[in-house]
Amino acid sequence: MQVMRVDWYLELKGALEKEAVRSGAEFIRQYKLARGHIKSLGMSADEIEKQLASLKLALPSWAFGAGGTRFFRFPFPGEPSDIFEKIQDASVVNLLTGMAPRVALHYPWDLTSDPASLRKYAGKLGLGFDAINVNTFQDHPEQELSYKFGSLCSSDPLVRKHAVELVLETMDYGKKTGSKDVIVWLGDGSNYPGQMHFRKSFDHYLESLHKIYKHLPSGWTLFLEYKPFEPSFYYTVNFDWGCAYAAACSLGKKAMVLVDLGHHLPGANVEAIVARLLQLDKLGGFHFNDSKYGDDDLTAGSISPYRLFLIMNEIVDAQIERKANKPFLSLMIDQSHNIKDPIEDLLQTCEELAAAYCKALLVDREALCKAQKHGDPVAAERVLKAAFYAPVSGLLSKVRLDKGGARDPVGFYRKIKYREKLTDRRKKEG
Ligand code: LRH
Ligand code: MN
Repeated sequence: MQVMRVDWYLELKGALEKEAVRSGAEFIRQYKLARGHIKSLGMSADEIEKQLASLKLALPSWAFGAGGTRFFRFPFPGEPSDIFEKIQDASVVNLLTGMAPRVALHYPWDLTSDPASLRKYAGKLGLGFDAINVNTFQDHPEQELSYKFGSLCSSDPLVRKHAVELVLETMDYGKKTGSKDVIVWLGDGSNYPGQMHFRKSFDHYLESLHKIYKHLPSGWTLFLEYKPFEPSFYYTVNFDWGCAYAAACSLGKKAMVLVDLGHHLPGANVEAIVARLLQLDKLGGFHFNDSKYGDDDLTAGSISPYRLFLIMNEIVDAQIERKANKPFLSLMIDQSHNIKDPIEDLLQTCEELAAAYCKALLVDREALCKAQKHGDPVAAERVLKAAFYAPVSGLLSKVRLDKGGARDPVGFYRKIKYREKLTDRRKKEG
C-alpha cells in the first residue's frame, strides 16, 4: 500500500468542480422550490442554509470494510486493507457530501505503529478524528485474560483491571490521533439466568468506569453506550438508557450517554428517550443507523425515515431552547454493510441525516406549541407532517455544492465509476 497518496483525491476534487458547473436547470428549479417553500413558512432560507451547512457528521472506520453476519461475510472489490485505505474511502464521502469531516476509530482494530502519520494523512484528505471506540468484546492477540465472561464488569478483578488498562491505552492512542472523546460500549452480560449477578456486575461496571474517569484527558468526554442484548442474550449489564444515565450521573459532568438507534427493543420510543436525556442534560451523542428488528445497523432513514425526523426534531427543539444555532451533540454514524457498497451507503446516510435535520429546522414550533397547549393532536401532526414533506432536496444540493461537493453524491459516484477505478488502483498497489 503506497501510503500517503493524494493524487487520486485531487483528481476527484477536479472532477467535482467540473460537475458543479453542469448542475443545470433541474437543480435551479429544485433550489427555487425549496427556498420558496421556506419563505412561505415565514422562515429565512439563508438562515436554514447556514444551519444546514453547520451539520458535521462522523463516519465509522469499521463501516468501510465488508460487515457480514454470523452466517457469511460477502467481500467486495477494492475493499480497504488497512486504516489508511479506510481513511481514503472516508474522505470520498466527505468530499462528495461536504458534511462528514471526521472519522471515529475503533481500538485496537485501527491500531497502527504510526498514529501521527495517520493523523497527518487524514489531514491531507480533509479529515480529523472523532470519538474513539474501545473494543472489549473480543480477545486480542497475545491477550492472557479472556473477556469471555465480561470485561469491565467481569467477576474477576484481574480481568477488570486488564480491561480498564485497555481503555486507558485506547485514550492514549486517541490523543495521538486527535480524538476528544472515548466511547465505552460493552457486550458484558450473560446468556442464562443465574450466570451473572445483576447488582454486583453493575457495581463492577461503576468501579471500573470510575478508574477510567479519573484518567480522562482534559477536555475529553466519556460516552456510555447502552444496548439491550447481543452478544449477550439473557442480560446485558448496561442494557438501557436508565442504566447508562445512572452510571453517567455517578461519574460526573464529563460522562454522557450515547444513543445508538439500533440499541432499543421493538416498540421503544427512541425520540422520547432522546428528549428525556436532553432534558436531564446527559445526552452526549448518537450512533445513527436504522433497523427493522434488532441491532441491524442498516442505512439511517432506510426503514423509519419519519422516526429519524422525530429524533432530529427533538435535537432542534433543544437546540433552539439553548439558543444554539448548530448541533451541540456528537453526531456519529454506526453501520455495517453486508450487501451495499460502503461508500455509496454512507453517501446515502449523509443525505438522509441532512434531510431529516433540515426538515426538523422547518417545524413551525409556535404552531406546534399552540396545538400541544390546546390538546389538538390533529393540528400537532399536521405541523410535523408539513415539515416532514417539505421539498428540501434543492437546498441540500446547494449546501453540498457550496462546499465543493456533489449535487447528487451517489449519482456522481456512479457516473465517474469510482468503485471500478478504486479497485484497479488498489489492485495495482497490490
Ligand atoms: C455495538 C456497537 C458499538 C460498536 C460496535 C461496532 O453493537 O453499536 O457502538 O463498538 O457496534
Ligand atoms: Mn454503536
